[in-house]
Amino acid sequence: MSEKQHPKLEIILSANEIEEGQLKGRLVVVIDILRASSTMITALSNGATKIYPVEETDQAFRLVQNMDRKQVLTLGERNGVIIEGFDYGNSPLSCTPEVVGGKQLIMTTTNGTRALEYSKGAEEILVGGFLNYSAILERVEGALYQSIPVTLFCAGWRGCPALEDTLFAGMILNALLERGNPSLQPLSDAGHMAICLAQRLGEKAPVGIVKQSDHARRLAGLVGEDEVEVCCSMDACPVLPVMLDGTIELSKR
Ligand code: 3SL
Repeated sequence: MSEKQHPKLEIILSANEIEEGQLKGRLVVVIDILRASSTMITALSNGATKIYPVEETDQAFRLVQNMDRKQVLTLGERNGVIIEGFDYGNSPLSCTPEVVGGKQLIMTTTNGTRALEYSKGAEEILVGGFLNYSAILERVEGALYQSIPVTLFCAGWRGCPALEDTLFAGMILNALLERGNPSLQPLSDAGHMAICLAQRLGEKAPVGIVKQSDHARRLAGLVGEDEVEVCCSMDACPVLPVMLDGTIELSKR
């Protein structure tokens, strides 16, 4: 159990920062804008019934063996590229209603599904991104109002912060700041940095900053520019994906 006192509202910039027990009793928003969060939000919004996030490729292959193959799809990537033997990569553009409607998905990604694994044990686990920004903001505000502590958990990239995840968390923090939410105090250095980033954005759309990120550059050449644009579409899928007992479904709240 961590000795550190965790504030009512905290931000984690990468999965490597998590300490044992840190998320217990908290509402956790897992953020992996490029692209795990965006793929999951799109898939559930387009009719996928359930997502099984797993950390390792082997786990996905074992799981699918015991399921009705007609009802289930495997989605995943390593270093941005579809995993051999999987049905699809990790792309919101693949998750059309025709492809995912009525299907269960097994997913494994480099950082996003790892962050979800680390979140197990939290009071409530949500998947957040620009696609469901307002729904996440509303739930975070509601939780703080009910005195439930909140963690904005940025998946980052291989243990390092990612610009796009930090920007999203900063936008949530900045919106709470503008509304005078008292839970922001005390604000950590990470929180200050995230807010500065969001304030730099001003009235502009996030895609301008996200396109400058390391990850957008890593994806260039692997996927088209429209992939990053889709992941940055504000409130395009106003749903709340929630992870319960290891699987993610739309919240019934
Ligand atoms: O790291 C992850 O979980 C992925 O979202 C990375 S990628 O965008 O599919 O390369």
